[in-house]
Amino acid sequence: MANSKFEYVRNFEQADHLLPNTWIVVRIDGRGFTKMCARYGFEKPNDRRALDVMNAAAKAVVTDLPEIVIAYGVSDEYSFVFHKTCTLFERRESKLVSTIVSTFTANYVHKWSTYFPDMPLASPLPTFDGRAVCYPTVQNLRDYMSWRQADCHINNLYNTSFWALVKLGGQDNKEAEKTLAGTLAADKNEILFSKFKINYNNEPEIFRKGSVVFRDYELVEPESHNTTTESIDAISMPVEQSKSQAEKDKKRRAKARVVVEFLDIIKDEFWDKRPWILSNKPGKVPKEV
Ligand SMILES: Nc1nc2c(ncn2[C@@H]2O[C@H](COP(=O)(O)OP(=O)(O)OP(=O)(O)O)[C@@H](O)[C@H]2O)c(=O)[nH]1
Ligand SMILES: [Mg+2]
Repeated sequence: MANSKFEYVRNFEQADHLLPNTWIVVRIDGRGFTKMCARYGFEKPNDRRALDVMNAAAKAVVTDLPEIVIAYGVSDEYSFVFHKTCTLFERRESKLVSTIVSTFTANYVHKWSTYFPDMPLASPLPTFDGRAVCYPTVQNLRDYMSWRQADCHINNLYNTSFWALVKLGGQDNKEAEKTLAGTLAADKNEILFSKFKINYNNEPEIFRKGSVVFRDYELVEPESHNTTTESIDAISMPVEQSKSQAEKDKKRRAKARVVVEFLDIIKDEFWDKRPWILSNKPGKVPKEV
């Protein structure tokens, strides 16, 4: 093939390969969702339909990209985690981020009418930004996930208290803000309970914990496997697999159900019972129920 005189412009393309052997987290965030929420009348502080569209879109992304081992979502954001041995798109940042953002947005728009049947999408249309961050160790990755879930808890406790004061307590926004200024978690729990008979722990888990998306296999007794943090950190290269083993894994991954659950991902238990998330070795596909 003859080269044209224009072809030199290729050299302007910069390499953007993400550091090998690190966990890649792509976090997307709704652009101007404060306006979106007002435009479509999302319930305050939490709108179940809005969260369900986010979760449906995230589930579609995880299903479409088997290299993603887990995703975590809260409010208008979602974090997608690629296993550290992932080599998709040669780990090029722009390709990974743009693929996630567009796949997510397309599915969000596609699923919208399922959850908002009476509210056709119009301007402002939902759009998302995205960024990628690399985390070198399992501990760093776990701490990242814990950070997002702790944030979910802090924000949701605040918002639940704030909107109780406004909607049930008759305070205006300024007064509610003042009531909550300087309060600790225990104080907010007390306000909710003593003033409004709301036991925060009985609030829906999807609001308190956020949403976790992953491939589901048979749960494992924590003592029965030895995929420790150290053993996973010690893997420094994509595990060399025979072609037939790789094919088997691929088939099992494709068979696994992608689930959306509202679980504690800060404690060890979640990870210990699901060693396949960090090992990326598919587990046993549960029998159909
Ligand atoms: N009422 C309501 N608001 C929500 C819900 N989920 C998210 N939001 C709102 O979405 C916004 C998310 O915060 P940000 O991402 O910081 O704000 P943003 O307006 O999207 O701004 P940028 O992300 O900077 O473009 C907040 O204003 C939330 O109150 C919901 O279920 N109900
Ligand atoms: Mg936003």
